[in-house]
Amino acid sequence: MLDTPKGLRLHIGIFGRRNSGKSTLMNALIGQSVSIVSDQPGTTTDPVEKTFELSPLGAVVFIDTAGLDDEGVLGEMRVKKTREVLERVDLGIVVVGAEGLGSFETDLIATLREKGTPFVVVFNKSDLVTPAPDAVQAFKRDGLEVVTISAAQLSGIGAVKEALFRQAPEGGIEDARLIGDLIGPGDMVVLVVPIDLGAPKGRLILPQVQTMRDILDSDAVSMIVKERELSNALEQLKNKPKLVVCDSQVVLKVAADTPPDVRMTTFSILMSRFKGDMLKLAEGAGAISRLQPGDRVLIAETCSHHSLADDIGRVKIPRWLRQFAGGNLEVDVRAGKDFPEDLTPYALVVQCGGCTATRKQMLVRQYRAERQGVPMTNYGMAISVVQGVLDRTLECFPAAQQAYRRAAAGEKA
Ligand SMILES: Nc1nc2c(ncn2[C@@H]2O[C@H](COP(=O)(O)OP(=O)(O)O)[C@@H](O)[C@H]2O)c(=O)[nH]1
Ligand code: SF4
Ligand SMILES: [Mg+2]
Repeated sequence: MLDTPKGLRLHIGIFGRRNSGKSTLMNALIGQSVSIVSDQPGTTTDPVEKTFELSPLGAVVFIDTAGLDDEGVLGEMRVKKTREVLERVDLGIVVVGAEGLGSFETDLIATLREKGTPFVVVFNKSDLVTPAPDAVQAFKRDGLEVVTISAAQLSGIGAVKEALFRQAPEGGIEDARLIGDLIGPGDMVVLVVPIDLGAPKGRLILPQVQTMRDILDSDAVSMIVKERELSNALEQLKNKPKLVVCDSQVVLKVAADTPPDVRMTTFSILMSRFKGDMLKLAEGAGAISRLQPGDRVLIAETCSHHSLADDIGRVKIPRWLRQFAGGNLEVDVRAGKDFPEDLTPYALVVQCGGCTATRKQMLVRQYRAERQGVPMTNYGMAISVVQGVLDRTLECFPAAQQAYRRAAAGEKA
């Protein structure tokens, strides 16, 4: 965290009237008391800045400002400082207190919109007052992000974080590696690409192409074979390859054909780190071994593609999971943007690779599952589990392998 130059961190400003609960909210978000909370209006004079690791956004700077409605000479200075903060933040939180919405908040929202700064409207003190439903509806109709919370009682804080992730500029999310950090110059990587009926005609799919590009960027060498040619290709190589990467659909054969001292993984496991939080997905995969007949499972796809006869998400994975659980599972499929708010009915969420989604969108989904305590994994990992090879395919990622083992054994992280 300390390595991130301060200028590159996402700056999140907390704005609102005096006493609306800005400092309380910042403390709740951070989980420690760094800002002075008091019921004396105007205690926060200078903006308080706090750098904080807000997974999955990475290092962020929260700026707790003074109330923008301050009076008097001292108040004027505070207002000026707060206005300066308004100029430079990447993301805003507008806190509405017990007094409810007024012209103050409407002006603030108009200013943020004018600047093109994304923001979240937080109705605080829900333990004392209920926000006017009309106002909330009107905001939502306008496409604004609205969350009702009680900062003092720590309720709704997770929802504020999720809303912040959704609103965060794409560039504010920490980048992740695909394969480059696993290999060095001159290393050989064997890529196993099945060319079956499901393979697109005349081309390769994006994860495969991206992996090849990353191998080139690393000055490493790659060799591409179909699964049937793998054994032969490995025999012909003078030295053992550094890594074998295969499509999930042939993972069983490739695991068998790759010597135990050669590391192997799948394209979708590489993508799970590139597009999401691999550690949590591996942990979520551990829940597969605890599935019981009668459990509900959500299959989530980020695009609504035309479903094939032997569709991986709609047909194959549900079938394998049922076999694994030893009985029937209730399987719901949600496609496109339709990802349920409430995931608690589910024993497991299995997300597709999300080739049409951004890293941010995938992380937001993962965060929703995490804060509701619902295990979430992805297609690639689920396939490796049901084929009995996830431990092997995670061997390049010891932390994820450990997380999977612990979760499969029923231990809490
Ligand atoms: N009942 C209730 N009181 C709150 C809540 N959030 C903050 N407060 C109280 O409101 C007062 C002002 O909070 P503070 O965070 O200092 O407001 P700020 O001026 O906007 O920074 C304090 O007494 C807080 O304890 C809440 O959700 N419910
Ligand atoms: S991985 Fe997800 S987003 Fe990509 S084609 Fe499959 S269902 Fe669609
Ligand atoms: Mg304050």
